[in-house]
Amino acid sequence: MSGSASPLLARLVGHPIATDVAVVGPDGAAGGAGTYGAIGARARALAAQLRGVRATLDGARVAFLVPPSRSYVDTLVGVLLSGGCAVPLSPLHGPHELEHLIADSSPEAIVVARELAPRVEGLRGARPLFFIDDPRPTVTLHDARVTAEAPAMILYTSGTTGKPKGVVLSHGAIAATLASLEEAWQWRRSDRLLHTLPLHHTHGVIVALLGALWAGACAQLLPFEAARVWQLFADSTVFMGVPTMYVKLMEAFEAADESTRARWSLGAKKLRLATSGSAALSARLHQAFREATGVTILERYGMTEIGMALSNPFEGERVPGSVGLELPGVHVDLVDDELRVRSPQMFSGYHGDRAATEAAFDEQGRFRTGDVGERDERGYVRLLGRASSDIIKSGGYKLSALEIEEVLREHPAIVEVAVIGVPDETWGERVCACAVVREPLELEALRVFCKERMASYKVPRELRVVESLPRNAMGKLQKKLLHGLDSPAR
Ligand code: MCA
Ligand code: AMP
Repeated sequence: MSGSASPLLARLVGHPIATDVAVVGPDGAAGGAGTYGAIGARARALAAQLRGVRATLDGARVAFLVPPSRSYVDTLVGVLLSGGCAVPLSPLHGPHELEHLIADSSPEAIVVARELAPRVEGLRGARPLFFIDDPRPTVTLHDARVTAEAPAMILYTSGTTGKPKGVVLSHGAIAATLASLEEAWQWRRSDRLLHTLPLHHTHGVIVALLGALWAGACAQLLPFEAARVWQLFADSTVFMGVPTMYVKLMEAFEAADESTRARWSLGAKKLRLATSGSAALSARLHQAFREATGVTILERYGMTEIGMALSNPFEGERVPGSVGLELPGVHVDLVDDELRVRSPQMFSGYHGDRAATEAAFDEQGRFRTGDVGERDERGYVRLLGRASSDIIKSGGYKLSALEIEEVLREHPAIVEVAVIGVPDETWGERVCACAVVREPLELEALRVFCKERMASYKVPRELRVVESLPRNAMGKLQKKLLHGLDSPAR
């Protein structure tokens, strides 16, 4: 391999102070196991084990299914140190999704938390399985030589075509995201991040988790639960959320008694930064959170393929309803209202899909985001929606209507189906299935059917039984017309 060494590894394992705490769990207890030194040691031991499979993994994929925890961090850093390309799988994925992700990424090895092993056992074929809690060999190898161009991670994202696509991100691209955010948001070693995001998407794993580790700061990992998050604000300096989390936080706040509210408001004053992204934050929610806490949410915009592109300023005016200005190093053009991006954070391509990769860029080499927006006179960008109605954003997750339709078509009662996103106060959009049926069908029965076949956040929350689906003269489905249709009485 040639090229410069990985700036990501230089920062993650070379820069922090070994005795500083990198990761704590839900109870917040520090303990020696979560220090940078301890994580580095366990990660190196895992890397040595992985390199027993193949001496230089040289970008070969290593998938891992580990719940959000210190072990997740050990595993991710271990895979990166081995020279492998990390493919994070999620406990939220259903069996069909895991099957697709493993088949598509064709990993060299799989690392798994023991309690989750049954989920991958039947899918791994002949691939070696490593358990995170197994004793590791004490052999020390020289660190694998990993370049900035080497693939570091594949994150799966839903698109306008069928199954999720693997977005390949190089060490250099991830480092560019982290360096840009460190500068823009003034990450510090003294920061403590309250981390409640899932770890199989850019927001949770790169922007939040690696953002903290890049700075040598500490991340507290726990599942999202509104009252707990309010309590922990008092021990945190940074929180990163999707709009649905802020909806849920404000619901809990409004339901709380006066003394609890007073305590929560006071605790939140510790936060020096609360960000929102992955979906649109309403100006009303922005204002409600500020009134409750005195904290002005910083909204930013990004995408798995391009990393983070736009952000309201850390210092300077944060405009509600706007995603702000270009982050350091990023260029955004509006072409026919579509955001097109050039950035050192850019992905290397869709895994194994050269045609889709080529189609994703315009003739000038700019990435076509499919997001539509406008700028105000100061250059702040306001997003107006997306070009495709086949993409749904629910609670910050990007969902493909086509992927959900494919599953619904297997239901025996369904003749024809179209899936749309319907505006929703809590989720931003909720998944709605518009179906032509051959026999009566209830939402609950449909949800049970779906839950066996997809992650539960993809399962339709609404069913509209319709006489027929609107089509144009060419027979093409007119999804936009479905938004106006109400379900006839069932
Ligand atoms: C959970 N449920 C959902 C969602 N989340 N339904 C629709 N949409 C969702 N997003 C369902 C569950 O399956 C369950 O269904 C019921 O709601 C209650 O689940 P619960 O776990 O209690 O919900 P929650 O914990 O309050 O979840 C809400 C959440 C979560 C915390 C906001 O959705 C979440 O973590 N979202 C973040 C997604 C994210 O990280 N996106 C970033 C990708 P049932 O009761 O039927 O079982 S975008 C990205 O990375 C780009 C680069 C960017 O810009 O950031
Ligand atoms: P994903 O493919 O999951 O990375 O999601 C990327 C998409 O999330 C973008 O293309 C946008 O449509 C959406 N998105 C991200 N941040 C924001 C935001 N602040 N406001 C509105 N939409 C956003």
